[in-house]
Amino acid sequence: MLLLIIQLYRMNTVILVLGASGQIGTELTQKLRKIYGSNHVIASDIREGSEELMPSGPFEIIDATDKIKILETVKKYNVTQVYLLAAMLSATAEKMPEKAWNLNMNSLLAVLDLAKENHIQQVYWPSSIAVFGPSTPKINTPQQTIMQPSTVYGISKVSGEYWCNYYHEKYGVDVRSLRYPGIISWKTKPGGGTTDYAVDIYFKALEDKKYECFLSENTRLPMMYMNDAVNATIQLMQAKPKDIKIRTSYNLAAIDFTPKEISEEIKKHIPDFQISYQTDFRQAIADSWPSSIDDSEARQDWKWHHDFDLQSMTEDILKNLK
Ligand code: AKB
Repeated sequence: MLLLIIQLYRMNTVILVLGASGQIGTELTQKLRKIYGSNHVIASDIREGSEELMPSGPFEIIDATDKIKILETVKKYNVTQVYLLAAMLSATAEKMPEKAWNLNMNSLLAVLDLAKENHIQQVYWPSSIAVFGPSTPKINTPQQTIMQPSTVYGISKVSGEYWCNYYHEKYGVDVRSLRYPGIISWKTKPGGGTTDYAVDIYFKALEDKKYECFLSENTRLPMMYMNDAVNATIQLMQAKPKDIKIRTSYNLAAIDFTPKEISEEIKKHIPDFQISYQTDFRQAIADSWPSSIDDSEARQDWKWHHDFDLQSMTEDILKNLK
């Protein structure tokens, strides 16, 4: 009986992923297609995606701020859920604040409005550890704490969290969100983030056996392997509404490490790997963020757990990249 209900739910679910060609979108779309079926997951972005993504199911060119185009696509495929992953990340957003604000906020408001108008039933929108700032407690940062971000990206994420909560409280919109830490992947590289060094380092270790890091050796940041991030996202979206107690955004954590610690881990596989340090403006962004996150509410409310630590993640990445 339960299996039949799950199957019916999956048959009636059609997902639109906005920002599907990006780092998280690429892998999340593929996983959603495995679960719901290729034709039930519509990928979209302002540019085409990877060679693996494009032939795997329907794809539409969509600017995530274009509410009319999103609505047309929702109607064309009878979409029931939207995963909004299009965003400008922390480092790029500092260089073009207005563009970042427009993309990050207008896309969210467009999708929340579509849910308010009953065109879609569920929304996923990622927040980030960037909602925290220099005055936030740095170690085991709690769910409820001071949030005074010092970046444009962080300001857009805090504002977005409160819009999500507002649409839920006021209009009953089923919007769910996670505060992602730095996400580490090997299939698609991230672009424009402060935690991107932890992806680049693996590519450079294999290509050149050396890496110049733009953060200092002891900068500790919360991080997570892509497999865990994708699982957390889908688990949150599949949880029963009564188990979702936070409608701003859930703290989410797995591992935390410094550039020195990740380089030591890589050296276990590539003994002559060398890391050097040349910090830039991204150091100040990293210094404003927590070192570790307390995600006990996510673990309690919808039974989140992570599978990968620094060691198992490094093994998996290097094996796949080789
Ligand atoms: C970034 O570095 O900007 C992102 C993030 C932590 O949200 N990876």
